[in-house]
Amino acid sequence: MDSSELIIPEYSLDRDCTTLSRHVLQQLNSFSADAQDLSALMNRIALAGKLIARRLSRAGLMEGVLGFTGDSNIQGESVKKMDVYANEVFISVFKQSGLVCRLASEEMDKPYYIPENCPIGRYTLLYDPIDGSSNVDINLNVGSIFAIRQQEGEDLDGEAKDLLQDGSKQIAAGYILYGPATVLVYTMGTGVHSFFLDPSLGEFILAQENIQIPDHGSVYSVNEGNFWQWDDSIRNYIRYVHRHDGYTGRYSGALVGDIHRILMQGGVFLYPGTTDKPEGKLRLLYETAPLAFIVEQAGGKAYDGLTRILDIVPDRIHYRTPVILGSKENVELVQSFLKQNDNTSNVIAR
Ligand code: AHM
Ligand code: MG
Repeated sequence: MDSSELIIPEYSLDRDCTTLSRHVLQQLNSFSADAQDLSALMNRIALAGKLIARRLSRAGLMEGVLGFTGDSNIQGESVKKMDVYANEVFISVFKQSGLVCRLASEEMDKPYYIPENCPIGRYTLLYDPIDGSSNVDINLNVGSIFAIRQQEGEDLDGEAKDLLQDGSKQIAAGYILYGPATVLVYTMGTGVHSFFLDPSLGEFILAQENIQIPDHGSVYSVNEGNFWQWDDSIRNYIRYVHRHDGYTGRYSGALVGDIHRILMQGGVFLYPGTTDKPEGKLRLLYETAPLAFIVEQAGGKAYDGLTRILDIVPDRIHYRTPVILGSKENVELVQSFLKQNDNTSNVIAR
């Protein structure tokens, strides 16, 4: 056997061995207890992703998995059975992990405490278990979004007030996209990295390191059904893209897929405030702040209008914010319309 025959198998074997937990340790460049904890934490998030992906892949063949529960969540939105399942998956994988003391999610009014973890588990997981759940019953892509923050102080009143801080407090953030393949994308502040779930190994394997969003992309992603509820500045931006060559609309109703497209190919995602909901629809702590961390780490921009998403300090866990995020030039173009208009209140009002 000559040496060239050895190179290809060695390369692919090395890549196949770059699992998520190994990658986290490489990024932190350490085997300290903190690094081991973060690696274990990401591994648990990956386990949640695998369980949810497995359930989604069989949902259409099982009884009682799809459809609504008949209940509403704290946001007043109808809850789907998959929302409940996925929320419980995250709780379940972190029980007795010793890693996470509190979990805060879109589906729970208040943070969920795991008291047995609290003496040592100084981390909090914030997550949206199934984002884009209107897609779930028709077998279209959905996602999970997550962020990890360190608990600050003792939280003696059990109100988790230390979570009400800006996005710079995120230690790690990312999403899992359940599409034709299951993809996990994360950042710990050292670039953005993607992993594909290899079903034959049951592991997330490194696909791409240090992903960079193109400075400009052709995609604008927004629910244009809200056009007449927007501020003039946003309407003027949409009129602009309608009248200029080189723009294409793409909107799936599931944020994770729409953002993933923009991360890979460039463009802009918008969910502005409306007359009904001046603060927009999306929640800061477990939707827009984690995605803003990803987008900025990939060289893009994320604003609520004219304020950086990562600078916003919420006054409650389920705080909502308008959002404009994606390629640098596309976001700046939207902002040029906001600046032209004296009345930006619908976009930035909360
Ligand atoms: P959800 O977390 O309840 O599913 O809501 C979030 C989703 C986003 O994924 C998506 O971008 C948006 O809601 C779609 O909302 P709309 O139907 O108003 O366009
Ligand atoms: Mg959501």
